Amino acid sequence: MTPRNCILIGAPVDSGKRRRGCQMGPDAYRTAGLSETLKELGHNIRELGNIQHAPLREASCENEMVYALSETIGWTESLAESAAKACGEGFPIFLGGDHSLSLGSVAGAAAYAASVDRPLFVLWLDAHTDYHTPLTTGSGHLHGTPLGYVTGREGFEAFPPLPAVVPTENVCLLGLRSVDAAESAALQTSEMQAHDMRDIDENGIARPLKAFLDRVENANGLLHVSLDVDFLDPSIAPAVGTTVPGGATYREAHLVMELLHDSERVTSLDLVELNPFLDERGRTANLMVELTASLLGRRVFDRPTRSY
Ligand code: B3U
Ligand code: MN
Ligand code: MN
Repeated sequence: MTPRNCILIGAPVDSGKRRRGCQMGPDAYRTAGLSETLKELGHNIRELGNIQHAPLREASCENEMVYALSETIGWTESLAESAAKACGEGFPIFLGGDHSLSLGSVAGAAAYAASVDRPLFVLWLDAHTDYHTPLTTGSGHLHGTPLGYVTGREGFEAFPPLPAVVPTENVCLLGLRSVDAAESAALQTSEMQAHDMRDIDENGIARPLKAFLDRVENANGLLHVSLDVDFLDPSIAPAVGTTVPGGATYREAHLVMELLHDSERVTSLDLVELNPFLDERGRTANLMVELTASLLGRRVFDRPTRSY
């Protein structure tokens, strides 16, 4: 296995929704041994510690429901800059933080891809589509908007101008089971490949993923993966503010990660929405670390044998 130059970037973003706790995410991943686990697999690890949001500016939005706009704009600025830089130096792993961190991480990855003249593809592993705009969100929670932003939807005027738009046909969503009406309508007119749990139940999770990975391969694309904790079933991953029943199983999730590893296409990764305040003895943080290890080449036969 080729060792990767992993760059761990802590992003304690907690402005994307009202329920607090994701700010503790980066430390939970450290406590769960992310860095050590990846080192054991033979990868090089650089730790950047936690980054901060850019200085806050006054910002406003027609939709009065929108929560913590200035803070999320500040995070988008600093994350886009870190992501573009880190993509040029290695394999960035963003330790979130809520999903609003992806407004910045994906924008930065897209800027980097454009600078090397390659297309960026995005795999969204989530119960939700996160395809709102500040104008369409009913909750006002900007963690529900990153795909709207990076695909260039209207309504993000207060945010940093996008350096490069991600075409909707380059986006694949897996795990959907909670989609708002406004998002669903917008999705119909987009080219995104959206796979809900019914689709996965009928066809399996490998088939749509392999078809997407073939497209990335044929286009010689870069691939950003955004893993929301709520992609996983709450029975195995309780530490998330927006649990939705019927999520990916342990086996489906590991299979996704193994297929991603085998594709050798993944160039950046977000680990988002972990709320350690809601965890049970660290089991969700541990599972997210295990899944990251699968994505970075851990195989069943590499695991220590357990005696019972
Ligand atoms: N679509 C809903 C719910 C939601 C989106 N992302 C999360 N929850 N985590 C909203 O608030 O926009
Ligand atoms: Mn999400
Ligand atoms: Mn979600």
